[in-house]
Amino acid sequence: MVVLSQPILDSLSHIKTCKPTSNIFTEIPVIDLSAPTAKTLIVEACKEFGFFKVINHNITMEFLSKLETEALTFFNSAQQEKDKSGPPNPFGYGNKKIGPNGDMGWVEYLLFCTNSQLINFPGLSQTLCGLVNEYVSSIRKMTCEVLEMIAEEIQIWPRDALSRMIRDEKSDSCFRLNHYPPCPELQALSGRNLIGFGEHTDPQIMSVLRSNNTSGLQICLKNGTWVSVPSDHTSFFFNVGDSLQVMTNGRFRSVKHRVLAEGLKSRVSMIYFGGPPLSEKMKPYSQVMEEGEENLYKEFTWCEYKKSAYKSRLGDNRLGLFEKS
Ligand code: GA4
Repeated sequence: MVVLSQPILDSLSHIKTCKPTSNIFTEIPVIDLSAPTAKTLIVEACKEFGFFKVINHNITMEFLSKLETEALTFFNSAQQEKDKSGPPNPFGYGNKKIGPNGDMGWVEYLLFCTNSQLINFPGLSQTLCGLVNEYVSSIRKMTCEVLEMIAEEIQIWPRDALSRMIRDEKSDSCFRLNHYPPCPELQALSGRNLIGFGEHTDPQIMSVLRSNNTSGLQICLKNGTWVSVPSDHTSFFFNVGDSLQVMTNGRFRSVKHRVLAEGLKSRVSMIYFGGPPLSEKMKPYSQVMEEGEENLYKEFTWCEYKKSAYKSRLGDNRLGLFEKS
């Protein structure tokens, strides 16, 4: 029998658990960025799932592994060393606490602001900071490419109508490195998984995730079923955020997702959240609207939305407050 020690029990008591699901997301849209069909498939995926996987992206495994190794060096260092880079307000090192309103998960993380030059925190190595900077520039470039394909396909112009928001030096984007330690005791005892990062949608335009070869990411399909996304450390996973849902008047789906911690393997993920400048108006592009179609949302700026998001709990329906009744 597995006996849990008191410190382990204490550290787990605020964290929810979940039964592992056997539903695997087998129909995941896979987009080869170099294929002529890419833009059509991306738009179909954004409508149906708000989620797709990108291959043939030109970012080398060697570089990705370097960043992953450097991130693990940080996460494997002594707690008091890591704490020098925290607490996150909202940027910096955080452990179990997610956001300012009491959400908890089996995760530790570094959250960076990527507006212009990345801001380093005390306690972070120059190497890690340099790699994060380089990574963010490459991912931003790839995200712009994808947003330009979307603009072309749904015929919003100019072609950079979406991408300019994240290319702008005032773009309010961020980057997060997450580390989900394994928790073998709990799994052995209950057969359940700890919630690493609870269900939520991302407030921004588009998010891009890369993880090591450990599963855990799940997305919620239109019919409400949760499915596990098979891990693939060579690819990138894109998900539509709330802002893009608004800008397409609900045609694209801001997908609910969550991460379960594994029993035996640690998961490392890196996510870039491409967001608009604070003053940007979040409203549907007139070109996507059919004649006589009503705007589903009230008009608001990204600054207003973000303020409201930071007052919410992770799992809240944040766009609900901005829907027209
Ligand atoms: C979810 C997406 C990003 O990880 C994030 C998160 C942010 C945070 O961790 O500080 C939030 C969450 C996220 C939305 C609601 C608020 C803010 C935690 C939270 C409870 C960095 C973001 O931009 O919004």
